[in-house]
Amino acid sequence: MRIKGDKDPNTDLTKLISMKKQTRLILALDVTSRAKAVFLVEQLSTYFDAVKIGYPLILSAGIGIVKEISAFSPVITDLKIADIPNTNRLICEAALGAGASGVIAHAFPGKDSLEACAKSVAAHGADLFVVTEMSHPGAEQFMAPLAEQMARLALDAGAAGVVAPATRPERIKKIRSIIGDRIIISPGVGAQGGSALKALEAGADYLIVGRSVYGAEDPAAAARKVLSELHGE
Ligand code: O7M
Repeated sequence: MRIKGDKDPNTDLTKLISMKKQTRLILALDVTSRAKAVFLVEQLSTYFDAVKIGYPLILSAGIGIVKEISAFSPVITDLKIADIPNTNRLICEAALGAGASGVIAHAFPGKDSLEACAKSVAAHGADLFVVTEMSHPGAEQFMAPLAEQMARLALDAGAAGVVAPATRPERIKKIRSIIGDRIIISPGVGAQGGSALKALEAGADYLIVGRSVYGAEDPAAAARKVLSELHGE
């Protein structure tokens, strides 16, 4: 599927190990019930290239939920890993061993910590995504001033991509200028006020969408609405 402002697939050097690039949407499934999560993924997986799950669902339903959801879609575990290298490695091994195709880590603990994640992820043939600047207002306090350095660190560590905020498309543009053809996955669309189309036009490859889809009265219709926005309809 080609989307307005899309790169030409023949010249797009972006290569992800585990995720297709069709709808350009990643579902943030922050529900806290296993049954609800599975019910939602069953009806929504066709609208999304991957499902991102994190502490809310994994702590409520157990790590086995990764395998259950991966029967429908690639799963990115969003544990925002941020510890010493050995602990990072253990967390990555747990997530990847449970069936995750991608993991998300913070850059701020530094090079050695991030490299520990990169090594585990590479050994499993999975993808590493690194947080640069977060989407909420508080991110301007500590993260924004360091975001470009964190993007460079992600690049050096061999990450598949980075996380950059749809709430500040100009920051996506800046981070794109640093990371070249690596992937940008971008949260903050819908519930946090970001525009899906503006984030894509600024250089995001994938949009992470949560509450505005899974919290809608008709989640499938809400997913279709985001897709039509991307097509400028
Ligand atoms: O669409 P929402 O606001 O309901 O959900 C957004 C999801 O993206 C939710 O899972 C957040 O934890 C996550 N997220 C942000 O909202 N902002 C960030 O800066 C980073 C993330 C994220 O996914 O980091 C990896």
